[in-house]
Amino acid sequence: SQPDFLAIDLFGIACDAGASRRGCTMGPDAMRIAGLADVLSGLGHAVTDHGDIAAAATPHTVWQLPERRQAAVLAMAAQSSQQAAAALGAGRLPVFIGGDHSLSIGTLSGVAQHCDATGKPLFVLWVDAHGDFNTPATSETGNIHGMPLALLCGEPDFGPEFSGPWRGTIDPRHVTVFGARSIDRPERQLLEDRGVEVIDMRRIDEMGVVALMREVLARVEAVGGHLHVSLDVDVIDPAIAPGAGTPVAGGLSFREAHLVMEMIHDSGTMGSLDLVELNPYLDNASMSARLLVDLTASLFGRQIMPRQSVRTGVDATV
Ligand code: 5AB
Ligand code: MN
Ligand code: MN
Ligand code: MN
Repeated sequence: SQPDFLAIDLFGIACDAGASRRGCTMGPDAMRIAGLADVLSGLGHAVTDHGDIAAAATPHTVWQLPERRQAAVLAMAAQSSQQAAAALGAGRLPVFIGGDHSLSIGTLSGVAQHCDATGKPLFVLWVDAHGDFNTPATSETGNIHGMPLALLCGEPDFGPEFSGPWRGTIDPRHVTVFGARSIDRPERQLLEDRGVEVIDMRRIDEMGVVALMREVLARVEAVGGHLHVSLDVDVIDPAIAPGAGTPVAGGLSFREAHLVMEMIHDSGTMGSLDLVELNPYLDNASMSARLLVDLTASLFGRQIMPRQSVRTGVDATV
C-alpha cells in the first residue's frame, strides 16, 4: 500500500523516432500546457518536473534511415533507464511523458533494475490498442514502437544492435495487455507462446472493465508487487482521443478509461507510469492531451465524490 501523497518526478521523453508518423516529440509539452503538474499538485502530491531527457533530435537525415532511427531510440533508452532507476531508488514515483512507445524500452528496464535490487516482483499493465510484441522478424512496418514488449521480454529475433540492459528484463507472464484490438498475426502467436495475458476489447465488452481489472490487480496485491503502467493514448476510442498516430476504432470509452485509472489508484500498487504516443500534430484542439491529463488525475487519486477507500478503509477527502 501507498501513502496518500506521493513525491512524483516528471520526465519528458520527446522522441518520435520509433513511430511511423512524426509529432510525438511535442507530446511532453502538450501535456505540460494541459496542466499535468498543477493537476497533480492540486491533489496534494509533491511534483518535480525535470524537463525533457536530453535532446531527442531526430533531424530529417535521422528520420530517413531506419538504422539511425533505431540508434536514436536506444540512445534515449540508455538515459531514461538510469533516470527511472534513480527516481525509484530515491523513493519517488517516476512519470514518463512521451514520446512514442519505444521509450518504454528504457523506462521499464530501469524499473526492472530497481525491482531486482529491492526484490519486489514487477508486473506490467500495458494499456494499448496494440500488443507491441513484434520483433524485427515479424514486424510489417519496422517501427520500433510496435516492438518494445518483445525486446523487454527477451525475444531472440533482435540482433546485437539491440543489446542493452533492457533485453529480457521482463517476465512475459507478468505482463497484461489491456484494451487490445489490433494485433498482427505473427505477433499474436508470440503473445500466446510466451504467456502474455491479452485482455482484448471483446473480453472487455463481455465482462466489463471492473471484473477484469480486479483480477489483474489482485495478482499484484497478493505478492506486494510493483505495478508499472504503460498508457498508450490509442487505447482510448479515437472519437474522443484523435491525437494518436496509429488510431484503431472501437476503443475504451471515457468512463471505461477513467474507471481503469480509478481502480489502479485504489489498489495502491502503481509504482511507475508511462504516458505515451500523444501526437499533438494530429490532435483536435488539444482534446487528447487534456483527456490524458484528466486520466492521470484519476490515476493519482482524484474522485468525483469522496468515498470509502478500498485500501485504507478511511475516508479519502481529495
Ligand atoms: B503503438 C503495428 N503492429 O508493429 C506495428 O502505437 C502497430 O505503440 C504498432 O502501440 C503500434 O507497426 C505501436 C502495425
Ligand atoms: Mn503502444
Ligand atoms: Mn498503440
Ligand atoms: Mn501509436
